[in-house]
Amino acid sequence: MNKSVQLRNLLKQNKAILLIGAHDGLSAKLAEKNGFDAVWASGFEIAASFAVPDANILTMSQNLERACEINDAIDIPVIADCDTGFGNSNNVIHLVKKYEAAGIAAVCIEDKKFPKVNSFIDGRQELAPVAEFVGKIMAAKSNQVSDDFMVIARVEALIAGRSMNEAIERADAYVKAGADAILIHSKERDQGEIVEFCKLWKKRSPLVIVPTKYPDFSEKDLKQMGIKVVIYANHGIRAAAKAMDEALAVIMRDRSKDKIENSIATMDFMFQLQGMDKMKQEEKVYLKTEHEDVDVVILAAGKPNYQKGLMKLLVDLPPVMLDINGKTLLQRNVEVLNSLGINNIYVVTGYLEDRVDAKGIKKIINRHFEQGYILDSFMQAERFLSGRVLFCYGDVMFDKSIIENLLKRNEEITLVVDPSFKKSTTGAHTLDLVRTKQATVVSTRSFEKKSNPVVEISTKIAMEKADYEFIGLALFSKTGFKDFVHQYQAAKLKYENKSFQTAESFKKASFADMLNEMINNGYYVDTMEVRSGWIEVHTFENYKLASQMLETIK
Ligand code: SPV
Ligand code: MG
Repeated sequence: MNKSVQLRNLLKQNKAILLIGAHDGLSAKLAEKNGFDAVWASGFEIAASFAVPDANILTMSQNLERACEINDAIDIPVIADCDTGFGNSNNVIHLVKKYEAAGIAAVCIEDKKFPKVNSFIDGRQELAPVAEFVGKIMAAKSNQVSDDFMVIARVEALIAGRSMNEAIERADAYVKAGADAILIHSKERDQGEIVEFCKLWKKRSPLVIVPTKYPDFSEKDLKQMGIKVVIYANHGIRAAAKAMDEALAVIMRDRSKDKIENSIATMDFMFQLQGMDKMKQEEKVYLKTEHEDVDVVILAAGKPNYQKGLMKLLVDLPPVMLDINGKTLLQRNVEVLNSLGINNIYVVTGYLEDRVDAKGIKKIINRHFEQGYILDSFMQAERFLSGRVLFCYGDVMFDKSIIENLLKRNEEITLVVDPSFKKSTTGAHTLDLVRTKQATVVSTRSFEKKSNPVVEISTKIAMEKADYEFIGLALFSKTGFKDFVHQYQAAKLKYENKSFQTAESFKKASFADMLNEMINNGYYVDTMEVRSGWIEVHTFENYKLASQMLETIK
């Protein structure tokens, strides 16, 4: 709904509406959050936020820009303080066109001479001749496009020390010239002047008051006096200035922020005001990334069977939750994936599943993880997967460039393999070894984009016959994954209750067992060779190495 219509509807209510001053989007947002009916784009607040006097130092454009910022941040209407109209009637015509076009519900202009000075500053409160101000009101009203746009005339007679009679006469002339409401301003410390004005005014038009100096009226009095709008013009910025001043003083005194941390707004509070939640939701719909078709499955269901040294670090923790230099292994990998625009990350859990957590992951719980093994856990994720599938062991920490290069591969199934296992001293657990069609690519360049199909993948290959170790990362094309599932189902039927590849039963099969079955059936499984940039955290030595490597792994 048009904001001028909104404001007019608010004024039709049987009670006064309450406005708070604002000077920018954030202060406007806080006004809306706290339930104010509308916002006053305060000339004083805007000037104060520039640290200049409220004395027409800023131009119309600067005020308009802030009014727009305020209006854009909120759904409630804005009444813009336009001082004396930033000049004569020509300037008023211009401002009405600009403010109305910007969606501001109403403008308020005051009958002082340009340049004005804030009403609470003694001296130089010069009034414009009545005729001149009547001309401004007429100029404003005849240049608005929609009938709903409102022009409020502000009477400064009482501020300038003129008589009550003059205040009434001026207000009357302005209403006759077309003003939609009268703002009657007073700097007295009691309510006498305003009460008297209202009595004499006899509800000839709606009244607006700014009770900065005098005490508040009761709801009942407001109604009886014909006051429809109450503006607390500058309390927001005054609260903010004091709080900011005090906090900064403490930080400087202590040369530390620690003492004030609990008394200032949290970052989450700020993010909310900034609309971060909405942005995130919109990103999900609109922010297309090159790799959004990739679904990741991180296998983290099994109970670890690690060396004693590492087990000490893992008491009551599944391996993916191992803390390496202040961040869990899982969180690190999730962040690497996120940085590539991959957000669909499924983590298959089982052992201590309630301890597994990272931002943005979707957990799949394999309650029977102890009866099965890796292949079984992987297949728990099958029903969620619709795109390319990135398969990943949970206890491997990998470099972003490995994933980046793997995602460039177009083969149906690609395994990431490394020939350096032969030199490795950290061994001490069963490796998924790989024999390929060609011997290892004699090159120091990693990610060689050469096809080199797998001949065999198994834990049973003799070290000296193996070309590579499978590092626990594999990419399936859409078709590749469909084929995998298809062959898995066929093998499940065929091998139920029988041994399968290296496994004692189909249920206990590893990922490598299933791949080997496919290769035996003639399926083409490719490799991508790497020589660094990953580490499997299996031993305490691995763990220490991983901590050291973090500086180089991004
Ligand atoms: C403003 O907020 O800029 C006003 C109200 O004009 S007052 O400062 O009370 O005059
Ligand atoms: Mg002002």
